[in-house]
Amino acid sequence: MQDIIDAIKKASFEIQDIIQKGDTSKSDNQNSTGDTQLKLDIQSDVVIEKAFKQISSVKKIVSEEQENIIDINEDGKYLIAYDPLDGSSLVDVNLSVGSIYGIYENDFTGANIIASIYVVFGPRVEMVIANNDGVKMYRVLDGEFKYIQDIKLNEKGKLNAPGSTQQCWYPYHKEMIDRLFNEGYRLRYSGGMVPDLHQILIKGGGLFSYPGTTDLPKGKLRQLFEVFPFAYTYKMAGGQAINGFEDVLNITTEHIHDTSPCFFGSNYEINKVLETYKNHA
Ligand code: FBP
Repeated sequence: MQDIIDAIKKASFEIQDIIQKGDTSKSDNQNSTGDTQLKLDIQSDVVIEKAFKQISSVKKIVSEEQENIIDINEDGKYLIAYDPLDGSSLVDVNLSVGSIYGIYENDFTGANIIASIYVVFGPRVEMVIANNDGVKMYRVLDGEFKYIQDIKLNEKGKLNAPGSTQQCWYPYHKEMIDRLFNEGYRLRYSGGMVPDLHQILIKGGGLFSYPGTTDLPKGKLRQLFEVFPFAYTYKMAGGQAINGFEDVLNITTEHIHDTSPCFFGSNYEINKVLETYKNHA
């Protein structure tokens, strides 16, 4: 596993360079879910694929930016699904973005995720590794990733990050979000999943939600590349991640680019979601 972490560190320095010097314009290509790819997305994807192809313990990889799974080493142990540069459209407006990695064994399903890593490219570059040793944060200092702290969620937080198109929210979802604000929660939503979820982790709790809506009943965020890696991180930090009804790591993935409604948070807030959604299965 250390060889994978080292490869991600090396790739992250290259991606940081691409972010700072790269062309933020659109490419002529579309990814498998019909999104027009930014040149940054493609460049970051190339860097990561090249890095993982050097590692003997990697069996298969799949990128959010590509249609299919790529076989690497038949005798490899790990399967890696990654979002090379999540929220890439925010680079143009100089907001934080990130890379997300889910590490699986045997199969690309929520139940088979064994570690998760994300890197935040913001005023500082930070990496958070979650595995059965807990959740640890590292920061680039003097050109290398240095250990900073362990991350643990409190039972209850203060931050609320409500994603998706509010006009298309189901009324019971809107009421639940309004109730949290009436309880004094602060709005913290940048439109970048990585910095938004990172903030709630570092600040000790709250709720990030990207629900199913009238226009997108299955939500927008991708199970293998975005939802499962953060679900694993939140669980290892003492919080929860659900699809509104159950632990999102227990849902069935039919296609590698499947999406899912998702809620990440500390226990108090997630129990509020379960209470609200239980009558709307
Ligand atoms: P990409 O993977 O295409 O970057 O989309 C993901 C994302 O940008 C997340 O980072 C973010 O949480 C969400 O979409 C924002 O969506 P919206 O603008 O609908 O709230």
